[in-house]
Amino acid sequence: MMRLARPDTPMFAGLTAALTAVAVLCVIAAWAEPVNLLPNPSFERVEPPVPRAGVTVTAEDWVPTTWDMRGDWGATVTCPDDPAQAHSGRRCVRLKADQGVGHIIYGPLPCPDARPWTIRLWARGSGTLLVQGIEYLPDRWERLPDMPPVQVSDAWTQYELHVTPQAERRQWWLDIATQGKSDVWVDDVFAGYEGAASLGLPPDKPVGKDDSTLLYLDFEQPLDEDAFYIGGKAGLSADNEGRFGKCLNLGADGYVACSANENVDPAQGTIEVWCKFLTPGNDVVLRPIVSIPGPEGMSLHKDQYSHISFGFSSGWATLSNATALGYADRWQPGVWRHFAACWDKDLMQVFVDGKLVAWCDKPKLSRSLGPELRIGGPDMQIADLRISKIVRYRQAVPPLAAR
Ligand SMILES: [Ca+2]
Repeated sequence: MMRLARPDTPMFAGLTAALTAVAVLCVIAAWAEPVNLLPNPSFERVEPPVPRAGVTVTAEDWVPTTWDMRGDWGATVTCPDDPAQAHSGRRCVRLKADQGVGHIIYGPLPCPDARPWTIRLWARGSGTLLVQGIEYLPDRWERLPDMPPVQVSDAWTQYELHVTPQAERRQWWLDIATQGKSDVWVDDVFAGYEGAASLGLPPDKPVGKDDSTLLYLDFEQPLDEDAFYIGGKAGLSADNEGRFGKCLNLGADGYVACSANENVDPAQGTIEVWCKFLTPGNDVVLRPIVSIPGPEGMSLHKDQYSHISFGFSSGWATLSNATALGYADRWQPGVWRHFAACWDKDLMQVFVDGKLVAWCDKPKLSRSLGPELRIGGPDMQIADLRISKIVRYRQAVPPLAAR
């Protein structure tokens, strides 16, 4: 069930209201505050949309990373680049509908158990918002019971709702939609539950190395030619071409590799890296990001079907993998994206731009791996690569018995 807990908190409507709001915030802070599991809650990170013939794409048309925007029956959903329209930062989402329905959707949100979730969002404008949860069960999907519609006003207001997954919980999608004729701006969305761990993904600075790091390459210094094989067109970029400083540029025949032996632990670990593809996600080409080629292999890649996948193989056969089907299908070239793959005997998980996109329970892991660790592949840029001997990121997922 979801309920609307605090439909009206006008933040700028006079001293009394402001003091009330401060008091409410103090009370909230005294609770064990859940962390936000949304990696792009303020819509500040954006990327180009899929191009359409005859339509010139401007900055106004870019779409927020990790979210899906959809306008049905003539409704429009945009992410304007205008601090004056946003609640915080430069961007927010505007849902405008006369007869149709505008949606902004995030998912899946995995449910480890039946703990209640807290949803918060800021909104202003005119009309009505319907915040909906869509839950996927083994044999069907269900819309969680309708919540009271949110009547939006001219002043930015924070709304808070709660949702408790049902017994057969798996994962659910958050769908913020218009209802009837509406023109609504939404910003700073929160979704979390008590006890959830903060992932800190994607990182906002170079991750650096520590005692658990097996390999760290920030690409600020030329690669050691004794330790790395460098073939074809491959080399360091100029300053500030990378995600933070320099990066590795790989041309059409670029090949960079080093020894896998001391740099990857097949029993457990984390690979995290920034990657910028120079071709579209649906280019029908397999693009290795970090891999160990050969029969005893490991691979984090985008494949020819636009899947994002991580896994191990033995004797050329797949041992285990976690795959996000078609996840890269709409990706445009030239966007820095953050990838993290974590594995141990219990769980394998893949995060893209801070979003858990795939996981695999009880993965079969390699006993031994091939000798060569390949970094990147043709036509891409690679930045701030770290391989660790520990699992650094883990998002709680439904127990195996629930699925
Ligand atoms: Ca914002």
